[in-house]
Amino acid sequence: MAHQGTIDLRSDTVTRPTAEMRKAMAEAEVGDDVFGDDPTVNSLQERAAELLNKEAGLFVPTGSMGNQVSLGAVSRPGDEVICESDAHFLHYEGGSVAAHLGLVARTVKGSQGVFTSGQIALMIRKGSEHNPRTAVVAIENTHNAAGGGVFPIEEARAISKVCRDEGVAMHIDGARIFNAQAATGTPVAEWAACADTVTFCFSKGLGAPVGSMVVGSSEVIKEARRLRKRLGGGMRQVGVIAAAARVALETGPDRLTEDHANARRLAEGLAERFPGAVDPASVQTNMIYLDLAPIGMSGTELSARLAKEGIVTLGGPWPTMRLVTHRDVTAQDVERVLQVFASL
Ligand code: TLP
Repeated sequence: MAHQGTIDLRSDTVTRPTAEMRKAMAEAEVGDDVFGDDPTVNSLQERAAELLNKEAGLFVPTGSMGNQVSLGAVSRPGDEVICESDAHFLHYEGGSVAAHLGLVARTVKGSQGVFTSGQIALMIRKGSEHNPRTAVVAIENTHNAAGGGVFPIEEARAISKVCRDEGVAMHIDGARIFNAQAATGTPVAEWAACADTVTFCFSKGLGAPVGSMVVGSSEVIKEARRLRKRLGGGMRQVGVIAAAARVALETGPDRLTEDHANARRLAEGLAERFPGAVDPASVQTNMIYLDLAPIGMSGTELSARLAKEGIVTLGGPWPTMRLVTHRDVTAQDVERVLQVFASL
């Protein structure tokens, strides 16, 4: 359990709302958002759509629901979604694409989470009645299981072209798309231009306590809104949450470069202490996947040792351990973590 005073490296989801967010929440103008009456939500949706240069936005409770309503809005049960073999929604969202959408997930092996337009061109079904219909291709940017790697914009554009030529939709699980923007300088709208739907999260590096957004055409968002209701995600006076998300959207993106610098520094220090445990050059954003073999400890043991020093990590019977930097991890905290690792 993390508490005040500890350094929590489990995820960028762990940040607590800032004073500015709490003030905005307390003062938020609200209405019933299922009736479309919440001015704070409406304004957040419009702002998100503007930033990503799409017609409309839809506020959803979680990134998982964002992925579901996005994929569902462009498919029918029995259709196929093509995704990377380590896609978040495939492994960590409770089988939702199968259970709730009735989709067949067909995977493509990427390199560091990145697959190519050539691979996709070979996979898209050509309309035989024997096959599921390929409805949508999904990319993840940044890619969680691939260590926060950015999906290169050129490749996203090439995939988008293949999809459009074949009449297949494209979705971006952009839970951390603002990290991709911070790492490359490529505006989020450039990635969004490739896709029919984009999900991004306020509750990760941007630092809000709750909430995600889906953006797309008005037509797609109308359908996504119907699916949100079906899944039980129609919320009422939710402006109290959207207000914090708004602060996160306005203040979060520029700050992410700090998290990236902290992750890089952490990786450099760890690589010095334990050669081979991590290649600092591979750290593009705010995540590190530490190879535990050079450290000579299981994840469970390492996690327990770190916890004694007030450093919270996700340790388990896995060969790697993910460390994530975020707003509540300072450069000083990173030095403290490195001291603890040095003493192991
Ligand atoms: N990822 C979380 C947990 O699942 C582990 C994390 O700590 O990284 N897409 C991507 C790429 C994600 O990383 C996540 C969450 C989601 C979607 C789902 O978001 P939520 O948790 O809001 O449903």
